[in-house]
Amino acid sequence: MSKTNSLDIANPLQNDKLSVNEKILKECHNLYIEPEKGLIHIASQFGLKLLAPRKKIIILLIGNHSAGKSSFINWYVEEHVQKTGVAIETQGICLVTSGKRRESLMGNATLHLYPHFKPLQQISGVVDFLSTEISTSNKKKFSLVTFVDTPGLVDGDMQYLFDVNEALLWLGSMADLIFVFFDPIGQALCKRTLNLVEKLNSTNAEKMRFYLSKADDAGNESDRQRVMMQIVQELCKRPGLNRTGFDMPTIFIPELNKPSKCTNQIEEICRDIEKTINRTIQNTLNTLEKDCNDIKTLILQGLSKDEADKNYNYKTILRTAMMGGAAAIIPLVLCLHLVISGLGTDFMHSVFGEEFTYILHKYLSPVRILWSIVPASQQWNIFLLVLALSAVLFLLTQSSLGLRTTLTRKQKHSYIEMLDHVCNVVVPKKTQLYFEYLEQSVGDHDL
Ligand SMILES: Nc1nc2c(ncn2[C@@H]2O[C@H](COP(=O)(O)OP(=O)(O)O)[C@@H](O)[C@H]2O)c(=O)[nH]1
Ligand SMILES: [Mg+2]
Repeated sequence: MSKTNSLDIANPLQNDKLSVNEKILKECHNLYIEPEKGLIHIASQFGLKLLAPRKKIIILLIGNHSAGKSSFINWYVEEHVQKTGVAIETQGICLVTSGKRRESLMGNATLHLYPHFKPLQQISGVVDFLSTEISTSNKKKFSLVTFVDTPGLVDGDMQYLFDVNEALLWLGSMADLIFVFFDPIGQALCKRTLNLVEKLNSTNAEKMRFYLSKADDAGNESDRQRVMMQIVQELCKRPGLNRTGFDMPTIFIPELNKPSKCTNQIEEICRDIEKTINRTIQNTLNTLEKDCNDIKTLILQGLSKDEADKNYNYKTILRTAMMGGAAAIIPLVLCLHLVISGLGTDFMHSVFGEEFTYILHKYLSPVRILWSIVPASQQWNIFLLVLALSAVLFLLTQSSLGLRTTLTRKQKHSYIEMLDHVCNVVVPKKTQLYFEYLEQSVGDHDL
């Protein structure tokens, strides 16, 4: 079982309590992070950098101060996790997530628990104003959601204790959904909010959702329409926000409801969250399939390159041996001829017999003829020259050997094991998880 530092990876016994979707995301995550056979570890050996999929979607809430962000989280979680009120309550960034027991964590513990948020460390001061509230609630789809509650944005001299804009832009880039709450009586149109919304929209338009919050506080229907028109007009003035058909559902917290005829579209948010969760699960499974294919290709490429390199080395060694042999044979034959002529025919007959001497004589005749052309005074020089040329040729063949590094038996074995794990464990697991996911919505006969 993989070792992780997240609170919500509980022991296997807890698996029974997880919903199918939670189980799928958790198992996908584990397939990546296992220490030896995890996809991240395998891919890194082939220079491929993979990221573990998240086990929850991240929803960033932004809006002016007192727009009802914290109240919305409390309503969704069905627990009073976040402080609410007209005073500026949320000064920092607070993650609200589910876990095994109620707990509040400070910045460093938060980063330890959620390594995905580590890049926040680069924004000076944020970590000191970062916290996490862990709730045991499993209401609605909370077990698959992490909310990011943020400080209310206000204009004027308000001094923020860290670079709020930079932090919110970064959080927006990594969030799956960005909820912008416009409060009809507060500073809905404060410049700070509008600037930020415009910037976020330029890179994350598909994640952005705009809501007229606290709609029950906005007076009667025509007041509400007027407020909405004002907000939409203001938004449309921004070049980065001018989209056709601004959709801005009106929402309010039912429990805080003063008698009001206003339609509450808060349930739409819940459906949107659910849809995003489903999309995330499908994306996670599709990415898992793609990552498996990429890894498979890389391992197979590695193995066939190794095969080609081994072949190349074999041919090179053979060619070098032949060239080396040829380089050595010329001086050897010449030496042999010189030794035999030096010893004389009589001596050869008495030691090796007439027949063998005759054969040697016959085969050495080309050398003898060539050697006879060399003038006697030059014979020593030519002999040394032949020796030197052969030595040079021999060295040349050896130095140009350039053998390629190939896999050791152990390495090759580990490649094959990794390939086997990806093809016979991870891919079937992905198919099974896909099946379980679809089984929730499609009848057995369609699968
Ligand atoms: N009438 C009404 N009041 C709300 C609603 N949501 C929040 N409030 C109140 O607005 C105030 C500010 O809410 P809060 O959630 O702290 O806003 P935040 O600053 O955006 O987190 C609190 O007093 C809430 O009780 C709502 O939907 N309707
Ligand atoms: Mg708040």
